[in-house]
Amino acid sequence: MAKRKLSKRQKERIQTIQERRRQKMELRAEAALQDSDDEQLFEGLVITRHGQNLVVADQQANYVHCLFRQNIGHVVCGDRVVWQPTTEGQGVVTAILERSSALVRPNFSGEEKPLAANITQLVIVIAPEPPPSQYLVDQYLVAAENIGVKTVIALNKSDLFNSESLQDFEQEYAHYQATGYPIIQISAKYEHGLDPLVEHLKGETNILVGQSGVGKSSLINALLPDLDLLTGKLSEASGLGCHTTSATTLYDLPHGGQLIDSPGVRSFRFGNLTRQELEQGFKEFLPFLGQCKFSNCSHQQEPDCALRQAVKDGKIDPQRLKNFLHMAANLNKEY
Ligand SMILES: Nc1nc2c(ncn2[C@@H]2O[C@H](COP(=O)(O)OP(=O)(O)O)[C@@H](O)[C@H]2O)c(=O)[nH]1
Ligand SMILES: [Mg+2]
Ligand SMILES: [Zn+2]
Repeated sequence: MAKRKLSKRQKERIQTIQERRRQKMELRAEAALQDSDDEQLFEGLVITRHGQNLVVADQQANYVHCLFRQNIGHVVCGDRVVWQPTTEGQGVVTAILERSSALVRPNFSGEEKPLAANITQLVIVIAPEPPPSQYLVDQYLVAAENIGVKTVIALNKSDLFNSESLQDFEQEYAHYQATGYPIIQISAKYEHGLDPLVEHLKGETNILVGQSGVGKSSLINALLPDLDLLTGKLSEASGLGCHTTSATTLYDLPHGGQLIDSPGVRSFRFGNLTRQELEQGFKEFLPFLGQCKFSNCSHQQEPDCALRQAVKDGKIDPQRLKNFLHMAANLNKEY
């Protein structure tokens, strides 16, 4: 897809407007801080962000409406922050604590902007309908490996399988399980088979990804039966009226763990990778990397290629190598 190209002047104009907004918010944040006690610093978790407004959960899980100092960096959902109370239910965020992971996406000027922070697990949702693509699954896995988070694959709409089509699927996807990517069969619509997935989500900060129509919204509704109540509570806390569902938001799962949801995150893939990062995104390749006869082996037709040998020996699935080669050929072209 072609990127929207902005002229230098347009970019400068946007930057000027953004800078003016930042200055205005800085004044508001500083004014609020003047009446607050510098000794009162608390840790909190960013639940959602609407422009310059944050909803932060304090350590008792109460929501606080916060502004933020403008020089602290780009604060996003999932960030752990330091905040200072100003008036009842309000505060100012003065620092972002170190992130364990960040999902980033390039913005209009090619800068990488974080979408969400401190995720620990990617949940890749696939379904028999629309037909699953191993290429897309592998792209998500490469992203997860590079961000350094765990992965679980949720096979939704399992109610649509008959025994024959299920067997075909299981055969085709067996190598993922063998590589250590669990696949859990569920039906979000009939709320069937969810318990093992709920177990996997416990103790993790999860995000759901997958192509349109696989049932991500249905799954979120099944996992968060009180979603309407929660979004109502958020609207109140942010003081902004209706909580827009397009904003990235962190929810506590009723049985433990957290779920970060936003349409932008759901369709996230990965940004620019180096060839080395791509290779390392295929975790079963790791023992064979550096073992080829030629150090710059393209793993296509060179003699004594360790990866192709591993495919012959049944240690790497042929489709995984094929997808890797395809991604390698497209590096820095797709984006
Ligand atoms: N048969 C069946 N249909 C489902 C299931 N989960 C979702 N769907 C249907 O699939 C369609 C797309 O679901 P949706 O949640 O909007 O997918 P999203 O685009 O990934 O958010 C809807 O018509 C759902 O009713 C399921 O487990 N089984
Ligand atoms: Mg949806
Ligand atoms: Zn090779």
